[in-house]
Amino acid sequence: MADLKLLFEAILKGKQKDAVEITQQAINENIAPKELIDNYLIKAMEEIGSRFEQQKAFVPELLMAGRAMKSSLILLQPLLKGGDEKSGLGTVVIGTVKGDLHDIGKNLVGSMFEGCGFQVIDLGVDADSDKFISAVKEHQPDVIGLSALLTTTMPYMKTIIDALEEAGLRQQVKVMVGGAPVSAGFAAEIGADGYSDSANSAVVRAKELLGITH
Ligand code: B1M
Repeated sequence: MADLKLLFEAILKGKQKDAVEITQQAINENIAPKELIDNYLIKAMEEIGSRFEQQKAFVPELLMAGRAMKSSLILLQPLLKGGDEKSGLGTVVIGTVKGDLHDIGKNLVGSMFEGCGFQVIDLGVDADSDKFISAVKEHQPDVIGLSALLTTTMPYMKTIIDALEEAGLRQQVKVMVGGAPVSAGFAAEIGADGYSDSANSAVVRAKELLGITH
């Protein structure tokens, strides 16, 4: 049986190969992807983050842990998609805002949207307002999802909302924001329509905003 404590350890220590092997073993044993993500992948990232804060870990360790987590996530993503698939709920344009390179949480949120039947256009990291404006014009999304992990990049979320206003596009799209330092209060302050603190609740909130009841 897969020893999931070793999955936590593998991600924490940035051992990509071990993380992949244990994740695959857990998948073979039908352990729910959500359990793996919530209780081991995210927990390991929280732990490395707290060590970083206490200067017990440094950027290379963050990077290696991030890489290990991503590799596990890649294996789990197709299974999330298979979850409770419904088609055509709407289109979501998602991205990590300008100046910010953190994409693990954003990828998770995107996967969850896809898994629940939304079409997802991922603008990647370091996405500026022009990129979002062009994507809104091209894809006519129902929701824009902005992710930020740094207190220094959070304000750029407002820059994007202001740019949507200026382009006359704000009324046609719901804007959702999230990421560890973002709060409901901040979301309200910058004029976002919705906020959530996790990938699951992001989908629930988006459905509420769009009046989707199933
Ligand atoms: Co960075 N980093 N990092 N980092 N890093 C944090 C964010 C930090 C909190 C670490 C710390 O000090 N404890 C700190 C920010 C401090 C602050 O701003 N207050 C920090 C720092 C300082 C930095 C650098 C400046 C370090 C340096 O170079 N000196 C640098 C900045 C680079 C840049 O972006 N310009 C940097 C770099 C990096 C790496 C590249 C090494 C790596 C990123 C790898 C990658 O993403 N590809 C990294 C990592 C891994 C982290 C930590 C450890 C983990 C982040 C993560 O992936 N968490 C992080 C510490 C921490 O958060 N504990 C840290 C797991 C992920 C699943 O959670 O992203 O919160 P999260 O997403 C959640 C929710 O927030 C929510 O759902 C997700 C799933 O549940 N959510 C949304 C996210 N987006 C959403 C959008 C929504 C809704 C919900 O709607 C659209």
